[in-house]
Amino acid sequence: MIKRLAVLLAVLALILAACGAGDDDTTTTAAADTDEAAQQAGGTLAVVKARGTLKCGVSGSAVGFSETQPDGTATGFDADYCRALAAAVLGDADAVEFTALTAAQRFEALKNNEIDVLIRNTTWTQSRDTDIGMQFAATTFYDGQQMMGDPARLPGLTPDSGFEAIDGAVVCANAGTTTEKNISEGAAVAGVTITLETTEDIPAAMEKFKEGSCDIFTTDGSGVFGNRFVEQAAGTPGADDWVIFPTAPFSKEPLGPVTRQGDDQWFDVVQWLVFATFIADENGVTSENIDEMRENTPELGRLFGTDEGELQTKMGLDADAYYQAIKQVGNYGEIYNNNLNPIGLSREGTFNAQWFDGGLIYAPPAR
Ligand SMILES: N[C@@H](CCC(=O)N[C@@H](CS)C(=O)NCC(=O)O)C(=O)O
Repeated sequence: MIKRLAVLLAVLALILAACGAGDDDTTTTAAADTDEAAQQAGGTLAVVKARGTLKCGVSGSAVGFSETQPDGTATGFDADYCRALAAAVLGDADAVEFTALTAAQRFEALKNNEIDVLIRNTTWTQSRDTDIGMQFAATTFYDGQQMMGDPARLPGLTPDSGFEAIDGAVVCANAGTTTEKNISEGAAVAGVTITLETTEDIPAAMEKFKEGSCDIFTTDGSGVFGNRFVEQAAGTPGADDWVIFPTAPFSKEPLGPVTRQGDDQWFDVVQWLVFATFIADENGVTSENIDEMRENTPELGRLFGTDEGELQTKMGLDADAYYQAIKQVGNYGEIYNNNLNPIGLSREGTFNAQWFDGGLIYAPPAR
């Protein structure tokens, strides 16, 4: 707390000094006290480089996206994006400190500088982008909300069912999410009455669903499928019969990395990390073949640093920053397939396919 106050004071002092309105003594003392604050004023990229580790905010209990392991690290699609960012900025995919955050904690944690970047199944919305000062990098996973119910409790439930099927139901969702807003709004529009029970996280919502105190479990479709997959694999009685509906999701949930507004250099680094994984995927450049493939076209050479790498060095990164990300972690398709195919989510025919395959995964040119 005291440290945070000192950081704040030092940043304020630097700002005042820059405006020529600061008291000299205060400025020098406060700034010298916390070089972290000085770096903070210089941007997150400088902070991360000086610290030597990346602080990445994840969920920790999102199946396939970020699951905390016994040693405190995390695995999954989002966790791999943290690792790829660390590889790009620090040359080491393992230089990540993961912080598990609930949905309700995540934006405060980013605002308060507890983390450098938030990669936690986070939906890009207008109010998050504008009102609460978040900056959303390119979407890495196009998701949409769905529900799950047990036909043993809701007879006649099928994948084609809609909101009419949940009239009078108790619905569980995790707090601080778009999920709870979408379900309430959807029910109201459909003219059905539901009782919404919010839980701190998804595992708590699943527990209520399994014990029968909730009739319906709802979250982003990836989470609904992921949680059913885990319960089926664990042999939970009845899980094979659970129905996911409606077939077409009833909301748009574009998920991607989030930075603080007002740190353009850091935002660009994160944004182009995502684009680098897209461009590698587009061109068949993988962790296995990047050494040969980056020689193939001028664009791949520019992005993966076979020339002077000045596209990267002008961003404050090493020439081979994005080469390291792909080499150590993988391209978009590798990150997707390694983490999401095992839980039954396939890219084919979804918005997460490349643009030339009818999807929305598209990056501007590296030039
Ligand atoms: N995308 C939505 C929902 C985010 C969310 O909470 N997703 C679930 C899974 S899809 C999750 O992270 N669960 C793990 C947990 O609650 O710890 C949002 O940004 O509000």
